[in-house]
Amino acid sequence: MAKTFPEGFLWGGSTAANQIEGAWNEGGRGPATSDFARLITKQIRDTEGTFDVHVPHNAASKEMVEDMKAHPENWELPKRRGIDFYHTYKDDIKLFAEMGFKVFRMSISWSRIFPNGDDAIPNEEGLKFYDAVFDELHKYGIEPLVTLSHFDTPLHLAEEYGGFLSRHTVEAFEKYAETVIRRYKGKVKYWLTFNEINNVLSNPFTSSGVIFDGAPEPSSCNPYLGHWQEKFQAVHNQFVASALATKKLHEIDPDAKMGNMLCRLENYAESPKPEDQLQVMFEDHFNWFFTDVQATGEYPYYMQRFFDENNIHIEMGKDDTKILKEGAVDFITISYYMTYIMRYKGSPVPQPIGRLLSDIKNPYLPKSDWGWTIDPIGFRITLNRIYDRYHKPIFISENGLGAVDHFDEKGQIQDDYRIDYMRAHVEQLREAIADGVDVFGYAWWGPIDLISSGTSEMTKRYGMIYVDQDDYGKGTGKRLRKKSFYYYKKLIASNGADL
Ligand code: P53
Repeated sequence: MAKTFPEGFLWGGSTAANQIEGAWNEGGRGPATSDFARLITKQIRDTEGTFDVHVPHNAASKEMVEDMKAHPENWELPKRRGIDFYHTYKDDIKLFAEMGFKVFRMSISWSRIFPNGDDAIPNEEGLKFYDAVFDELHKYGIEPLVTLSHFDTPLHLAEEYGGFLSRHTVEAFEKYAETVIRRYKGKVKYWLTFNEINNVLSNPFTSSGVIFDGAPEPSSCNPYLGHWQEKFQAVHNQFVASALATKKLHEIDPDAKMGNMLCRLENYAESPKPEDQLQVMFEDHFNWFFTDVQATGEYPYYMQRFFDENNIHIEMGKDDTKILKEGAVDFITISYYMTYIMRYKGSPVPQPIGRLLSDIKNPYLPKSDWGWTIDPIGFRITLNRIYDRYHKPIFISENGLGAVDHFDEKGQIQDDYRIDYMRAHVEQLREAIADGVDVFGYAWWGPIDLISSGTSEMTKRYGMIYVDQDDYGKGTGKRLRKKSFYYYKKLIASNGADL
């Protein structure tokens, strides 16, 4: 008999503080990079970039941040309001419990705990808020899985220190991690360090707090290509910060576990041409790199050539090698949304594409309303490849479908497209488990509609719970169960048998 979902499998949903909490200047919270993410609507995408290309949405330069500070009225900055979870968490968690959630992935907003990122003492009001959220989850037997940093570096650290370009930020992160690990010992068993740590390649400001002076206005398709020196230095420092946090967790709470978080990019060659396959290998390396370091505690052999040929010199602290080795993560987590097609770039020397989305279409796959390919079999392939590489337990941090939802004549949302996406992916997850891959949980991205990370839209909805709020913050904020709510509830109740 093939293996299937193990008993105690962690079914649930996944969110991030900056996309749900709102209350950006309440409760003593300091500003974070996410407060400077502007709304990108389809209109902007059509004029400033093609539909499928990842148009940068965040402040790309010091100048832009300054302008957003001086003239906030000229900018639409939806992450500041989120979906008001800061005030609605009790009702929202009740709905998650109704669906039968076993796990809730969320993040702590660093600047709620340390408003400047590096203050001498933590903000008690911020700490109390998360105490209340964790208590509420435990009331229903839901395990919190907590990301320490999900695209919201404290602005002060970004502006004064260039974020993770500086070791000062590493020290501040270690102190922040230690503070919350001590405080929530016994309440939080599963932690992650940095969300989609490979996002440094396409969004260095959001994920790592790196601001470039006079960087191009976010209007061209790929303005972040290059800046390799800064990006790889910042991510090296994040690796060290991640390892230090992992070591602290093991010291303080030996029962707790730390995971990484990688935006997994599964790549296919455009043709059987060996050159296209070579490009797949390059891109694979630029994706595996991040998890190789976090899971094995060592830099993989293949990066040296890229560093040498591009004159990249990573400044290492004298104990870094040891810290990385001692701070390897306990389990692997990924986000999985789609697969990508690679075409040879004409250079036998490794070069990453430098952004998350490839613009070559796969003719065999359907696409979402946002042009993301839908590839459930790719999910099984990717899970096998990860397990083959690391042999560590895997948790699915994110998987989901962003779509435009419509009400029917009865005022309900029949989101069969979302149900189909979920069914197909959970089916392939079950296949991967039958293949022998050790997966212990699955968190649907955005179980409740939230602010999109990439575009700051509300229109791009992932939820099984509808939130009455538009791109501009208008609406009653009321929550409503979609058809997928009942589907997921049934699926969880049967531990994945009732697909
Ligand atoms: P949105 C790009 C490609 C794949 C996943 O994304 C990505 C991104 C960055 O935007 O990010 C993750 O909201 C991220 C979440 C995010 C989710 O995917 O742009 O960890 O914060 O909301 C979905 O549709």
